[in-house]
Amino acid sequence: MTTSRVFSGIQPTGDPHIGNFLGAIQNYVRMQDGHDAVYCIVDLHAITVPKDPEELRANTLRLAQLLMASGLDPERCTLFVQSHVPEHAQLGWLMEGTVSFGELSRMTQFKEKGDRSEFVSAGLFTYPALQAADILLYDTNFVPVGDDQRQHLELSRDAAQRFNSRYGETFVVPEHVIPPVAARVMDLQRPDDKMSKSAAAENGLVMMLEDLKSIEKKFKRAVTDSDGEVRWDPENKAGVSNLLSILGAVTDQDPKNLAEQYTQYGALKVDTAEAVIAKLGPIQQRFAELQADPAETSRLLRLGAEKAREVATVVYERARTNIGFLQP
Ligand code: ATP
Ligand code: LTN
Repeated sequence: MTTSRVFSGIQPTGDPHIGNFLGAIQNYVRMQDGHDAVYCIVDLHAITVPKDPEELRANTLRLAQLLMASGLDPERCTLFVQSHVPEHAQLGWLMEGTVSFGELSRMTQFKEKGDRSEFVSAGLFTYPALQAADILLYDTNFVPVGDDQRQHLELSRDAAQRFNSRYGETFVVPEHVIPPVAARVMDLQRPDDKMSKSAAAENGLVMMLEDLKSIEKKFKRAVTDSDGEVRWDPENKAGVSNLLSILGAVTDQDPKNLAEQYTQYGALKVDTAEAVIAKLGPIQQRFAELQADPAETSRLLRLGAEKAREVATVVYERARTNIGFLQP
């Protein structure tokens, strides 16, 4: 039996928060074993919103170091930067000919980000076509992502099927892997909203590299409700259920079972903070060590890009031939 391929992408748009960690990064680490796992820092996606060049460069390196500190091992997986593998942009264009204007118009992430921005780039609109290219370029079977990526993954599947039926069997149709717990970590202050880097209230957002004391404070101040009962009920008790799912995801337990072990919000908040700190402390330490040698990180990323290209060039060639481009 051949090993299945896993692919995922993450944007270098500032340090990740615990939502990114629990919804995605933690699963990247788990899926390294038993799969051929390919992880990509998607800088091409990041420029769909204008960025300061020096900041983008620094964020890309930092994210690579943070992913390694979290447990991604360049020996056991392929970790690389999207712009180092030109086939992403090339296949992206073929995908722009495959997905429709109507489909892209229905993407909720575009609607949200587009509404928030003053300058709406064409790339922000066609972003999911490039995402489809990322995934299809590696004959990907499984894509670990958070819940907010469901719609983009559906579009990637549709794009693969449409291309295959137009031009003959070319792409593997991928499946998403969304974690059963913490697929949508909510803001600690506004538990009806997703935790996001662009959050309005800073106290609701917990960053992976945040000072551990500050993390403790934020959990203690987390918004709950006034009925005083610890119960798993995301619809009606968003704040409490969010704490239960964070604790569950960090300690690998079922949030419903955890709910039965608590009678007071205070104890739940303290234990959740402790568990998150116990997880992030060692990651922060490894990150600091890796930061001491940026040249080594760059070397590992170059090796990652070489490994990625071995697959990407073959799949791109297949797509290019099937679509009818003349051989140079
Ligand atoms: P953000 O909304 O914070 O800017 P993003 O989704 O726009 O994040 P990325 O940094 O590329 O951009 O996200 C990386 C991964 O983190 C994706 O798989 C995404 O689904 C996941 N993710 C983002 N926010 C959350 C969250 N609040 N809970 C769980 N998973 C999340
Ligand atoms: N769109 C994703 C990031 C992303 C991605 C990918 C995720 C770009 N390409 C390929 C999975 C597979 C986001 O906004 N989080």
